[in-house]
Amino acid sequence: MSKVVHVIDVESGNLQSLRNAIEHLGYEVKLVCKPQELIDANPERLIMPGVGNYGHFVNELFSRGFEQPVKDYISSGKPIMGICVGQQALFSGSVESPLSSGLGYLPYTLSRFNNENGKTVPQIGWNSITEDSPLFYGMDPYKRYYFVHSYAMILTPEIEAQLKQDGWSIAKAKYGNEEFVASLTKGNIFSTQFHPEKSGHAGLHVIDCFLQQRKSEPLPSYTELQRQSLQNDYSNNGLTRRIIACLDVRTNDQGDLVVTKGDQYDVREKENGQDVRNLGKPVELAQKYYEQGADEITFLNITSFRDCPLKDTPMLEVLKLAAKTIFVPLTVGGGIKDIIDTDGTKVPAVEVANLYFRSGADKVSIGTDAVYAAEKFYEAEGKCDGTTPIETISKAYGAQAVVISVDPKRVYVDAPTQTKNRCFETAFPDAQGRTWCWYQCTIKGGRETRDLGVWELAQACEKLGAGEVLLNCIDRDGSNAGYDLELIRQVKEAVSIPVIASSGAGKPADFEQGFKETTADACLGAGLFHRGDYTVKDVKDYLLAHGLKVRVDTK
Ligand code: 1PR
Repeated sequence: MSKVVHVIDVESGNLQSLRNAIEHLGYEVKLVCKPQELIDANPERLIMPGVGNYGHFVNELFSRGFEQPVKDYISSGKPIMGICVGQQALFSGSVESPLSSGLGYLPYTLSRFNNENGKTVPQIGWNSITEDSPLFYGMDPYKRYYFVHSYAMILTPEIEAQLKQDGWSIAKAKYGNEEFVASLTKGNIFSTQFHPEKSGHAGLHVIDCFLQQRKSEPLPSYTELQRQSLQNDYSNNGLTRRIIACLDVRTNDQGDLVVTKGDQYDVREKENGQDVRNLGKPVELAQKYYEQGADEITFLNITSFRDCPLKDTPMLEVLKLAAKTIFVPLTVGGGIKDIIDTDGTKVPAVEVANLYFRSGADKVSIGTDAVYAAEKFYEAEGKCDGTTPIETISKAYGAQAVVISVDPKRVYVDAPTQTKNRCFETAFPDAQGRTWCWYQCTIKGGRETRDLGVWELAQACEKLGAGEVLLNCIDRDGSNAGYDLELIRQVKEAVSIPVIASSGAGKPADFEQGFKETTADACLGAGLFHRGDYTVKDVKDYLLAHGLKVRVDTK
């Protein structure tokens, strides 16, 4: 067969990662932006990826005139693969966008996951395919796949029976108490709700099987012991414990872009002329953590509060290179805001984010601007005007693409009446014996404090459209003293979107504590990995040995 794969591009999210994954497998990618290009190309393999809002995706598909050419392609019997919203588009509709219609190959409407049992929506993380039906295209019930979505084809026994009667083979997954279609196939159609291009080696294998049309790929032979350790126990609504490696990046005094790491955000050496700590090169370190099994990599440009014209931003190149060989989600933060470029043009935050998405980022993280947005939200008495970066990026790319990065400091007070922000009673009184405290938001990497609590910030940002919270803690940063569990519990109580625990992890047991003593959705580490004290694999092995399921991704 030809080594060219055509990918429909209606400017919906991060296509760069899919391109990288396909190229990594030895194929050439041609993006198809116009229906006529699809007709002229007469492809042998077509992929229809989609991210973000259902209505946005199908409306783009239809208004650009893709409906008939895609249907004609499908009628021709040649292989097509839908990914994420690309799978959803095969259905008739979604409650996410009641006014929009899909391609209608499956006469059902997608619905939203429920929030029962503390389940966060969107589902963000690594889930498995259930074992109760024959699988296809290399999917393996002992592997994990990366899901990020709020809406799905939720199954009932009746719908499942009807789908089977209509000739569809489905691979199911379970999120909390809801079973949904993780993947489906019928004839030449194949699709996945998960992102194979972001699912490590397991996902690359699925894409490869599709491209080579190896529908009935045998499973690897697992020992009983391996099965027991790898199989899903559904104790965490089906998701593995997500481990994130974080790289704080900045230019050092010699002008090199380095990964650094602070103690309470101070990244300068105490001796040696107080240079910026240099712990390695961003792309190399990220690659190393991917190979060690990191479930996600986060890059934070920690000096982005300085004026940073777009064309000078070094993170674009870092992302481009990292995304070529790293097939798990990449988040980039620092400087996601409206920017005035060197020539005086104003670049809105959504365009800045778009550049990052096009370079391979899956999510952007917003720090300083999230605080400004929350302040504006409360000034307007809880009304949103649609103009903040959280809102504009969330609208264009979906809530799952917008993380807010929070840099709080603990503040003790004599009584809750001393602040307008929500207080809680701590088990760790300060030197004066005070037990009431709140967490104060800071901006510009902790350089400036604001009269806004993290509880208030998180609630406002969720309402504005953020999909996840990256919860740092200046007091614990670089301390190796473990996470601030009280902070995590407070923020988990405030929001229903996923919360990433960050700051303070110094050993694998700290991750265990983060997961067992709070309901954190992911745990992030930086210093312990950069210093080489532990690898990501060490942490995962430890968690597995202590009863917590993790993703193990072998080639
Ligand atoms: O405000 O939108 O431009 O974003 C700036 C971003 O840079 C924010 O996400 C902010 O958290 C981050 N940042 C700014 N200054 C620093 C600094 O360290 N001086 N880093 C900084 C934040 C915290 C985590 C760290 C964890 C875990 N660093 O990234 O990785 O604390 O560390 P540990 O495991 O070693 O304890 P904007």
